[in-house]
Amino acid sequence: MTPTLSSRQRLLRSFTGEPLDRPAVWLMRQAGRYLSGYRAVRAQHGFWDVCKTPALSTQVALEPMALFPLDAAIVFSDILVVPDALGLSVSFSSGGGDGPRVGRPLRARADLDAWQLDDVQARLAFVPRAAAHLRAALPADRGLLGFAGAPFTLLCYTVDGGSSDDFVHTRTLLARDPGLAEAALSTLAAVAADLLCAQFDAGCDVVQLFDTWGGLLTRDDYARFALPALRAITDRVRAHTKGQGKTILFVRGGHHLLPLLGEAGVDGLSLDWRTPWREARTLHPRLTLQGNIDPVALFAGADHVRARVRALLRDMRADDDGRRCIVNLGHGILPGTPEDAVAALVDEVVRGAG
Ligand code: 1CP
Repeated sequence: MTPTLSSRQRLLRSFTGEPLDRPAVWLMRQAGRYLSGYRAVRAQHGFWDVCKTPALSTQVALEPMALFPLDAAIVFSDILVVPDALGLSVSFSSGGGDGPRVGRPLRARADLDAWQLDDVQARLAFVPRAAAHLRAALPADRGLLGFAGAPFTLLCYTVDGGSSDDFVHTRTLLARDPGLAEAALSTLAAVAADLLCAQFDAGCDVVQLFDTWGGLLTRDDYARFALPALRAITDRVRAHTKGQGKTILFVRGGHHLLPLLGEAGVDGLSLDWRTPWREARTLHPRLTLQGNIDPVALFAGADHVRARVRALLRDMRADDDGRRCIVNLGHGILPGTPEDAVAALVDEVVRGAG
């Protein structure tokens, strides 16, 4: 029996391969619109104001920590801080329902030339500031995650100018002007890498790269466009943190990309709900794996959620006694998710795995 670990030890140990008393648990988008406290803050303040005011970003990041015994908090920010800081004026319609809008979509070389690289990290300084403020308010024995958008997903929003089902403009650009796409990806990677390093400096234990739209690409295109940019980020983070800063990559819809993802240079993979756990483990025996409960399972009642968690814990224990495993969802929590289902999920991990 492994002695009881603190939440932060559990999170950090899931990257060393040491034995765990149980897997750590946190949830993508754990601070957000399914929580009444978050909705109350947003009724009073714009989305960017919440991100840029440390007292507010810490308050909303701590709300799920107070409600559920989660092992780690995540900095309250957004992946679209990077295009906004590059001068593309990202806005969210009120309530966020219609998704983000990017002021100047990238369609030609002149659009890329207009990106404002001078002092870009100064315009992003509110993110590490939010991380440091949250770290100071969070109990010392809980973990803290930082994050950034993966370059390809950031390219999707900057080229299409907002959300989309298929990101036609982005994928057309890859085919028509691959040099422009690569130049933009390399700039996005450099800015995201510095942002992640700044979050480590501010006290984050682990960072996650969100490649929400990476699954739209074929293997060949992912290898050609997405992976080199991810590799640039992980190389930079490894050098900056002297190998201490751990990185997780989440690729939504990335089942077909699984054989390639070791080349991203990350320490862990966050699996989406359609990716079979055991298949990922067979392909990546040395990586930390995180996931992968369907966020929609949380709408099907506490008994269903508990059964899903038990099945996942069995899969986790089947190899290497559950080392290198983190429980999470297979994508972000959906608005409208019942809080009691979230409570059941976390409780089943905390009590059920003992
Ligand atoms: O607890 C947390 O995780 C909150 C911090 C967080 C994170 C990790 C937010 C706050 N956003 C994100 C990541 C993020 N943002 C991703 C990657 C994860 C994912 O796929 O879910 C993506 C794609 C975005 C882009 C984004 N920002 C969208 C989706 C647009 C689309 O393409 O459909 C939206 C609606 C936002 C705004 C946003 N960011 C975060 C919140 C809580 C919100 C809702 C804004 C509101 O309050 O109305």
